[in-house]
Amino acid sequence: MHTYLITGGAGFIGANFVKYMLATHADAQLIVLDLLTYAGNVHTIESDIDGVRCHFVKGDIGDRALVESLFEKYPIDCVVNFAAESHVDRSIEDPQLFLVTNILGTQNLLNAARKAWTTGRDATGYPTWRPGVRFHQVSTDEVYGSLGPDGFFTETTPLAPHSPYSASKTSADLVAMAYHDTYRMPVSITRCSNNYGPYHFPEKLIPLIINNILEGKQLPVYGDGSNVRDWLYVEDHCKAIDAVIHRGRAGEVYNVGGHNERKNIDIVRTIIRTIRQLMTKQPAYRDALRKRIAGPDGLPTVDWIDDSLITFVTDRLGHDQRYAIDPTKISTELGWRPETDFETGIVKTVRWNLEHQDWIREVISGDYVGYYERMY
Ligand code: NAD
Ligand code: TDX
Repeated sequence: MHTYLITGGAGFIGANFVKYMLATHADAQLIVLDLLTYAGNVHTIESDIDGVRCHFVKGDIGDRALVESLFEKYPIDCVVNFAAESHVDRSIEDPQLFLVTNILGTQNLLNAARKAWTTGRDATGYPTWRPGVRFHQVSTDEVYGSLGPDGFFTETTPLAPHSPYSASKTSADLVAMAYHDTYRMPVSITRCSNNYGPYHFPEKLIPLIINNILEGKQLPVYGDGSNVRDWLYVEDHCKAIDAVIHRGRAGEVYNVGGHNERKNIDIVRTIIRTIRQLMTKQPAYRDALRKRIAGPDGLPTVDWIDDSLITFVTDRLGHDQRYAIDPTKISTELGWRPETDFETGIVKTVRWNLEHQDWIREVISGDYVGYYERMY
């Protein structure tokens, strides 16, 4: 039995990881620690929390007493730290919380793990470690800054973050590696490109565009829409983390990405086309439309779902132009490869959104309303 502390497990990627681990590792016990900020939703993992293989604790990764008590209560041998403030636009609006959660929160977890996992000191003064332990930091390609039209981020690309969000994630990576270099703590890091898939909070580009279409709202594209992101289906990210925590080397960084670069404007056009096609083929999907214009057959029409919904809005401050990951290291060393191509993944994602309107309605109530009004 392995016991994993999964922080941020009620958020987008963390929740997908909880479900993936329960489905694929019969010997896994999960302790999910999540503060349930605006981005966390316990209902996402409610059916997974059984009090036996999966426990849920509401709390802050920065709360020293709480985190230490979890290490005392459970035989945690692996920490996977997803918990973070994750949205670049919010970090531009109000940076401080990003530094507190992403840097100090990570350091608090590292320290509690160090306390729980060290068994003594060797002859040279370095701590000795309980066998088989691992602290894994979930990081991002944004730590490398922005690319021009050519080239890829490798693990040796210099760190050059631009936004308060990416600066905080970079700092957390450096602190995590400092624990490896100073104490020889078994730490690993994955730096992944943009994820998409189920349970993605609709402040991020792909779910925001889907939700706005359903509401009949304009589709805001920052700047001229030429910025490029490298999109990966979330389950492929979960598989990459699984490979690194179990087979990856401590003290190493692994880049994760699927060579799937797209301009933002092309992503938006693809979503428009996909929704229209799905609703044309399967009219039952039109139930998800909140903008309803009855057609001659009595069903809501989809004629208005086209590129005229796109509106170019003021660009994001310091907007990184292009991200693109070189995943050679994780592919050659650990045999990881993305399994879901974008054409399949985007249809699955759109379908998931159309079929989970209760989940969407729940997360866009409350905080989201004020945020959307401030932003757009
Ligand atoms: P998310 O915003 O959907 O989820 C973050 C979760 O962390 C939420 O459940 C939230 O309640 C929780 N949380 C926030 N502050 C906390 C605190 N102080 N203590 C405990 N829990 C707290 O984020 P996501 O998109 O799932 O990203 C997860 C991780 O993956 C982040 O570290 C992010 O930097 C990284 N990442 C994300 C992407 C992406 O495309 N979304 C890509 C690469 C890396
Ligand atoms: O309304 C929008 N219009 C728009 O043009 C939004 C929300 C975004 N965009 C653009 C900005 C980016 O170029 O789309 C692109 C993607 O934006 P986001 O979905 O906000 O993602 P990004 O800023 O690329 O960061 C994401 O990937 C890396 C995650 O939010 C991070 O947590 C992760 O580290």
